[in-house]
Amino acid sequence: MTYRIVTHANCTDGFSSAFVVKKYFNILLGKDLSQKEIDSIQIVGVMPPDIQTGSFKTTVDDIVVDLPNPPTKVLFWCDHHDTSKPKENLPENYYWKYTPSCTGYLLELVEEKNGPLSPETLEFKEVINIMDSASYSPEQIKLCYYKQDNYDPSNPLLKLHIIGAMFNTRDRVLNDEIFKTLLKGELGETPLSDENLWKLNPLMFHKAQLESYAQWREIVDGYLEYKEDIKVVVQDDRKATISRGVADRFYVYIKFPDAKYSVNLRMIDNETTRFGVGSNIFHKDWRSVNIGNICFEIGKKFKGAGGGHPVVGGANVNSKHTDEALQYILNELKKFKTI
Ligand SMILES: [Mn+2]
Repeated sequence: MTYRIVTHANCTDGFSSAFVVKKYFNILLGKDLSQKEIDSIQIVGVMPPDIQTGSFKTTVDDIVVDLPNPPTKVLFWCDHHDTSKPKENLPENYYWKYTPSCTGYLLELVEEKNGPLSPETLEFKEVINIMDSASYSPEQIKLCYYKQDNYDPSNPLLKLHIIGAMFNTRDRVLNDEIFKTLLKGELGETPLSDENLWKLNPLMFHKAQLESYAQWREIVDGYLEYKEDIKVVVQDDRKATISRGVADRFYVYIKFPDAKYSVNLRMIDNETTRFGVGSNIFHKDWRSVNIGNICFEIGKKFKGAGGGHPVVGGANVNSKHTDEALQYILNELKKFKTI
């Protein structure tokens, strides 16, 4: 039996979900594996479109978390994305619920099967929920996305961002290797107190990431376009003359506090454009369309794949249709229907 935990790559909820599955493997899966066997389970980071398009092949022994439901049967599936909502009853060991994070949902399942969670685990659940559903206050954004004089080692939300910085570099291969390294061997109670992880000096990664965010903000300042009439910020990376730093996806709402939505797009290869669409994280009540559905639609319409949540989503489209897809999104965001 070769179990693999297949999870959302380059994502703190993906990492944390894999952490919870590994930590509570026997409880969640109803198995009786030895610690040694659990320690050797392989972790694989995958992007959602790779599952939807079938370019990543799953097996019957895979545990798939924070990702769409694969086309063929797996051992265990758990997701919280709106666009993964099942149309029919799910088989055994398949779970879907609209929750702020997949990690939080997995911990609910652990609690159901195993009794109350520890105070540290509850704290971990709370901060991953804030992070994955972008339920930050402006103060929390300043704390986690901008340089500080001191980095408060007791703040769990900041700690989780410090951990996330480790696998949010621009090198996907490095990110995957770090994912695997952090999840290898015996795990702590939660990532917040995992000794092996903290030995690797995650603050060094975080400080570098904050500098990368600052450099990125300086570059995008040159081409961010605010469409005042429809209150949408467009970040078209085809306009970038230089590529520098790491994207700070919430910057647009700090810079344009009146914006309702933001759209970003970039070519990820000659044939594919990646779209990201979001709503103002500080004013979720301003949103009047389901963004996950729009992303699902543009994926289908323009030869790619997409999905997400009502408040945020993403899609890959065939790059020949980039301008059409952008226009389609802007037209949809103009609509004021309530969902
Ligand atoms: Mn998630």
